[in-house]
Amino acid sequence: MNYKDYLSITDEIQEALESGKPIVALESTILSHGMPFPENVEFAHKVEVVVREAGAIPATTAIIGGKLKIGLTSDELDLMCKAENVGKVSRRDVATYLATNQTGATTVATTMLIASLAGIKVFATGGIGGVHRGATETMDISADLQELAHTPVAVVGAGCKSILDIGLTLEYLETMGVPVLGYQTDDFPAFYCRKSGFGVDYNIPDAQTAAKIMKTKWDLGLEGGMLIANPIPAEYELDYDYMEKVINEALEMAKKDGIHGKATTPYLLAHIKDITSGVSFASNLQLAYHNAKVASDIAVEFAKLNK
Ligand code: PSU
Ligand code: MN
Repeated sequence: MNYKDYLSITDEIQEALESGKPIVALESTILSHGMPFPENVEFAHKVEVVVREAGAIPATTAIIGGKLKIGLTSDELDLMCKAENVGKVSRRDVATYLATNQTGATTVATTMLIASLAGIKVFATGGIGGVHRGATETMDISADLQELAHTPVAVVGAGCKSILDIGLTLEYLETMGVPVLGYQTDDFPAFYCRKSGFGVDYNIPDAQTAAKIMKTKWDLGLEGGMLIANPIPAEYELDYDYMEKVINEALEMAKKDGIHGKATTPYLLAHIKDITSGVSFASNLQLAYHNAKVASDIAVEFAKLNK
């Protein structure tokens, strides 16, 4: 079998791929394991509207019925949001889920992989996974970082949460040769906060510059993707010290409950939402919409360059 036999691409996206129209990939782990039901249903649909309004075509990915799905129907989006018997699928899980016909939500790593197989070059998410705090002991480093190192997709995200060790995450990305570009910022954003205290490699002024950097990197045959770090809009930003306290509390709870491995990130996300009584969730939604808008602008510019 050819890898294409495993792909199930909607007609709209297939046509867009053939005619070089802008497409933005979206992940489903953010739906199934990153946001609560039923609030995630509105998000799943609305984020696709944001992409369309900016002139691109949304391509939410998932593993359903033994296929790598690119573009989900409304029912399939709802299935991922309900998340009953929907696993969290990172790169290592992909073949097993396909071969055993399990339903899986795609992480950043897996969404990049699927997007790349289909020829989609831009992907919008909330935040990426990275090097966890305490990783020097646990070795808990998200597969997202290796994917950024090897798979040619530009990921637009609001940096990463400080559930991670942001400094080590940036060191890892540097070692792996992954460009970290700040979208209209000198500061690497910390998800809920516009600044993490760490810098980015380059502050890029606009979507066109992002598209040019993508094209240049891949023209040169340089392996891997890039991270385009887009800060949360100022009006939705949360206080850094407050969020540090919340995150530390969530980390303590995870330790007490003996959480580790792939359960760690979903556990922390759910508890951060609870501790902040949903305030953090409102910010989470807004930054994800904003990432979808910026990713769409970049996809539009990238499509123009490749005409
Ligand atoms: N960080 C968030 N929200 C998320 C995730 C990370 O703020 O929803 C999800 C993404 O799908 C990401 C995954 O790819 O968690 C990382 O999981 P892990 O740390 O197990 O690699
Ligand atoms: Mn992990």
